[in-house]
Amino acid sequence: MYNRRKFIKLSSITASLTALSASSIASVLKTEAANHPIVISTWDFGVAANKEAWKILSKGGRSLDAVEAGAKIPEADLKNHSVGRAGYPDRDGHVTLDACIMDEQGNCGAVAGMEDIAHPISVARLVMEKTPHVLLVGDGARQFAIEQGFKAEKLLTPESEIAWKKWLVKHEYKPIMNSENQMPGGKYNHDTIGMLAIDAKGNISGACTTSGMAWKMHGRVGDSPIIGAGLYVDNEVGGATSTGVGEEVIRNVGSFLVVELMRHGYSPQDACKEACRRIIKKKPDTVKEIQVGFLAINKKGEYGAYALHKGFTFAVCDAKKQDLIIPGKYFYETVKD
Ligand code: SD4
Repeated sequence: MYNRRKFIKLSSITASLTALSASSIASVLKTEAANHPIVISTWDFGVAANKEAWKILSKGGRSLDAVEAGAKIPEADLKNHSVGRAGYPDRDGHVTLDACIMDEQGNCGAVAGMEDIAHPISVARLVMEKTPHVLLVGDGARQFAIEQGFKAEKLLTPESEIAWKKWLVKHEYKPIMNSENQMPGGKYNHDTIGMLAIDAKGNISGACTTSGMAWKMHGRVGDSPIIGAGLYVDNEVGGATSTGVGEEVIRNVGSFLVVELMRHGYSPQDACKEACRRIIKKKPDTVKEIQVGFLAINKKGEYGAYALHKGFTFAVCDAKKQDLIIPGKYFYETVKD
């Protein structure tokens, strides 16, 4: 028999159960509802690139156009010495650029070790759209770019030349990871921009562009222009990109791995973490000295990142906020930014 007290107790339990199920349903719906358009990029300098991409995404434009436009911002930035025009040269003084791009249909294009052309991401797109190939390298990439109307110009800026000559004073002609990446004054020069965007139609594209490691061996190519290593997109699942010491990313086909892990149910952050863990497992000593970071987004617009070391950041831009910077999670406290 109900008394008043029991009734109140029962009603309050029922009320909380109702509230709980309502909120659970809401949260399920929220999780299910895709967050797009959205664009995410590696490092703090991703903010400016994202904003450019947002101009296209916010008007209903295609994610492929957005990532190309966004990637061109750091490529043109004369203060950015790790991407595009003002990138630091290799140890012989050549500025050699790497980039790749991938669209929602699995089309992709790339250039590697290309000299004299300021926007490798746009050349990569033309390799994808105008040739039956995926990757053009060195002189061939340069020649193709010129045929497509790009201007050949000297990319080594006076500032980059000074930094290179300073490095030459104590140079070591062996590929030491990360020391190649270390700038005069002990600061690390980062890094590649990897961008992933989902447009209003829910289509995913990605772009990745870099001058690679400063003072690299002439001819050295990292992960950034390698589809599956520096970038991978599968429109059914999501996309991933990487930054840091490309050799370790290539060895583990990092971005492809991250996308495949998401396909099997990993969250973007957990997929990035697992990709880092594989690198650590194979090279437990080397990883203490080098940085690698992964960034990923899934079809729902959920994103996440993970790095070997503290210091990796990424930028997020969507309808709510256009200049968000988020520190990536990491395995080691040592800062390798
Ligand atoms: C590379 N991942 O060439 C690129 C550049 C970079 O630290 O991020 N360097 O390996």
